[in-house]
Amino acid sequence: MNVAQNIVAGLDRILTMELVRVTERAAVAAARLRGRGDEKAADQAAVDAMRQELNRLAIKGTVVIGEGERDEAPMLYIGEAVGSGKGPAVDIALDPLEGTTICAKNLPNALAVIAIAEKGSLLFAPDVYMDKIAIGPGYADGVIDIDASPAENIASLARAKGVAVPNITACILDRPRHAKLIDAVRATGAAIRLIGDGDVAGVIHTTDPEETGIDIYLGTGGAPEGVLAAAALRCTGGQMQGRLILDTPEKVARAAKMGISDPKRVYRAEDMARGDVLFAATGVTDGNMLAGVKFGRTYITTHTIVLRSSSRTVREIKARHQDLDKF
Ligand code: VTB
Repeated sequence: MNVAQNIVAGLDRILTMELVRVTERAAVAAARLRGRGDEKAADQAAVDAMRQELNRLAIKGTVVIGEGERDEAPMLYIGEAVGSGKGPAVDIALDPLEGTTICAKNLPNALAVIAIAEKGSLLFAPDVYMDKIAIGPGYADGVIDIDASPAENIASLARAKGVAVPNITACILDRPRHAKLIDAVRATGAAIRLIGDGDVAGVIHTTDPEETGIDIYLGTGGAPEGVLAAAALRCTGGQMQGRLILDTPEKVARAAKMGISDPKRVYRAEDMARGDVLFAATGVTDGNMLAGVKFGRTYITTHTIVLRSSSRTVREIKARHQDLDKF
């Protein structure tokens, strides 16, 4: 197959497989520091490892969702050029360790995550909160609406799924700011899975309710994590809506600087991540969808999900790494 055939739609599909190494490597680095109570060390290890592997990819990449602004993050900062520089110009959203606290406590669902899209097609989101709602694939448009009440959304989803409301499970970040939301969902009779951190995983879990037990994601979390989750949903199918929470003039101004002129805009997954998108996540700790890294005596195993929007292929890659020196 020649190069032209490879790039049938959007990004070179070879990149899909290449991405796996990037999250695998970050996940192994973070997992070595799992359960040590040191969030910063685990995050730093993941960042260093991801950056090294990313710089081997044949891309001219720009980090658009990363570790922070240039002055606050020495590596993988927003605007940093990554990749070998020889290859297509792409935008990159990444979180080398999504769920630093989860990793430090060795609790479920910490991930190493990356998304790649054609240049200019990922939402340039400021690091503010985003109100999010998401469901998995197979539902007609309009089943959820970020402006409807939690009770309405849950009733509508139950109807569309053909089950009674108590058979619906919502995933919500366990935060005091969600007290009202949690009460409203409980009042419907639906179940809630409260998570300590990691709402990228929370949103992705809606795409496979049979495996994860989660039907809908609700609540506010980081906007950068919202874009990452949207990238995954573009590939798996599913619906997501997000609205930035720009509740001070300072935040409105910051967003405006990043090109956001309508502070109240509702973004669907396809507005946050447009065009051809690739997404990879490797489990750091054991989770509902992905196993965490396992350190054996002679090999290390990793479990990765890798997705591409133009083909909608969902690949799971379990790797046995026998050359331990490469990490
Ligand atoms: C979420 C979650 C992250 O931040 O976006 C959350 O995905 C939201 O912020 O893992 P608060 O912690 O302030 O509620 C994390 O928990 C940590 O980055």
